[in-house]
Amino acid sequence: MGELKWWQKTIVYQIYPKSFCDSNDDGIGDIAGIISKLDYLHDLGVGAIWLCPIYPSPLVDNGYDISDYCAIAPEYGTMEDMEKLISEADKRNIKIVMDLVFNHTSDKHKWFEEARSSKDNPKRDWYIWRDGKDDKSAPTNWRGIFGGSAWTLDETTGQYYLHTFTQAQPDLNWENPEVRKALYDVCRFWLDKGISGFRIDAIVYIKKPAVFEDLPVDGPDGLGNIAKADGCQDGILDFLHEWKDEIFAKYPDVFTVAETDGVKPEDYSKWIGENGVFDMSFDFSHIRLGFEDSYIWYKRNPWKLIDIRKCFTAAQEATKDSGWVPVFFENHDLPRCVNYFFPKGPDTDLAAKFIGTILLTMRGTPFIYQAQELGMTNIKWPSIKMYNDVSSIGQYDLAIKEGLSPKEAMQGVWKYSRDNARSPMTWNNGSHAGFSKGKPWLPLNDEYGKINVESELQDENSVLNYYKELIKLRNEHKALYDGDYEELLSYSPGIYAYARTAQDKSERIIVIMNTTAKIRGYKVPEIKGAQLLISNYGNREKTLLRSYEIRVYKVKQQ
Ligand code: TEU
Ligand code: CA
Repeated sequence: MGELKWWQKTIVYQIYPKSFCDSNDDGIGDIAGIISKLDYLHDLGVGAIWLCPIYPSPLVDNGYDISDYCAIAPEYGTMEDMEKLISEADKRNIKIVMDLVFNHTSDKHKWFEEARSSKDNPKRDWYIWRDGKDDKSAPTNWRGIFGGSAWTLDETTGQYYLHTFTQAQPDLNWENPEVRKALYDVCRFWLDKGISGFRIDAIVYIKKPAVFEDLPVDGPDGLGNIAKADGCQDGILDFLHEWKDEIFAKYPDVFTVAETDGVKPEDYSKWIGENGVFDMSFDFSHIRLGFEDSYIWYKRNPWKLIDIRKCFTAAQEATKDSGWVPVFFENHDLPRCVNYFFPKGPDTDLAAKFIGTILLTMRGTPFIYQAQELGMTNIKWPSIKMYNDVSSIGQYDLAIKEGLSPKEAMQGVWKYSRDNARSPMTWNNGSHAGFSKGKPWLPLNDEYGKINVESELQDENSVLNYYKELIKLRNEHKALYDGDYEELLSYSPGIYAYARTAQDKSERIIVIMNTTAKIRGYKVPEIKGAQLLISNYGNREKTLLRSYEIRVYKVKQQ
């Protein structure tokens, strides 16, 4: 694969600014708060921060509804704060990655305000407008990703506009070259500020189908999931290549990681790597194991933890020669991994260490989501009224429409709500967990007395100290950052194992894990006499693998 780039050797930490650290005690995290925690991140060992959107926004979707791409939300601070964050992070060898939300803007963005003002406004065509059906109902039966119709009638002009997400997030019309140019200018603006990477939001939806037609109904609302109509459409790659030629190709040290839900490993070569567009793309295969295509929370597929094996192996096979994988188990849209991957136990510390061990020994760039390194767990609030996340509300409504009781509908919310990840970061066991002196915008996780940075730093067996050890191991072992990936014991029903061998063959590491509660034996002759580097059970090695045990061995190389 040749010499690795900086972003292939680093570890990225994802920050949800609203919930990370509040410097002025208004209950909302901010940029000054992030600056105050840079030493923590440096000490942890991360080399880049992916900052979820910090642009001005009505915050209907907490910043993924942007009303100005080239400014900072006043809640989060000023452009000076942002510049200070970039330079203070740089002093600690930490780079900043910006989140680009280019499928849509906020309905309060001036572009949309102009577009909606009249049918002949020059910006009209920057968005997607259609007349209703003959009976004046929405042009198609597409359900937006967060529930409800993907079309909203605009009273002023009597036409509907399309929104893949909430009605406050109208989709941009990428067919219009002026739109694309305006978006490339946004990239240049941030590159000139000295940022080092882009995380590219919901990019698979930018190309709309040539013909807009109804989908087969897949829910009780008479609608069909819009992703089936506007996800990964033919022609999307032409837009993306233009973008690459205009911007990415001109900044070889700046990396791109795209959110490409639905792109499968067999298509990676078109999306990432030499002939693709981006450097990395988030593959959600292991995250979507429990769902049907409609992605309706109460419709579930049975799955087992061992199923992650085929997801990881497929992604690794597909990027063997070109392309690179971001390794992740959590983000701001997902429940906490200890709950999602281990719905029936074991104890969450053991589970957190299990996931952390895969995260930091897998080939690819590890992405840690804030508080994942603490072993943070899901929240569980009694009523839907307490939830802020728009998708939780949409999914709850859909469940009620289906005839589920409120209690049953809450089961899905507890399991999958995005608020699980958005409850504020817990810094200590004091008032408001040290997140703020004021009342946090979203309630804290009840576990904060135990799961918090300060307490965990003092406990040598904590998840946090385990993560720090893992990060150190990763940085010290070539096999872990530059090594190839080889699946072992492929046919084992409960054991997942892989080997990482350094490019120059100087080092070989084997990771072996029991994905079940049952004690299991295994046969890997190389492990005999090998050095145990780390394990979620500590150093108390046994022949058999205990319940959900994971071990990392350095084997002898001839
Ligand atoms: O997410 C896009 C997306 O498809 C995910 O929303 C995912 O399917 C869903 O969140 C699962 O609950 C991106 C952002 O990550 C998300 O936070 C935004 O809300 C969304 O785009 C709209 O910008
Ligand atoms: Ca604040």
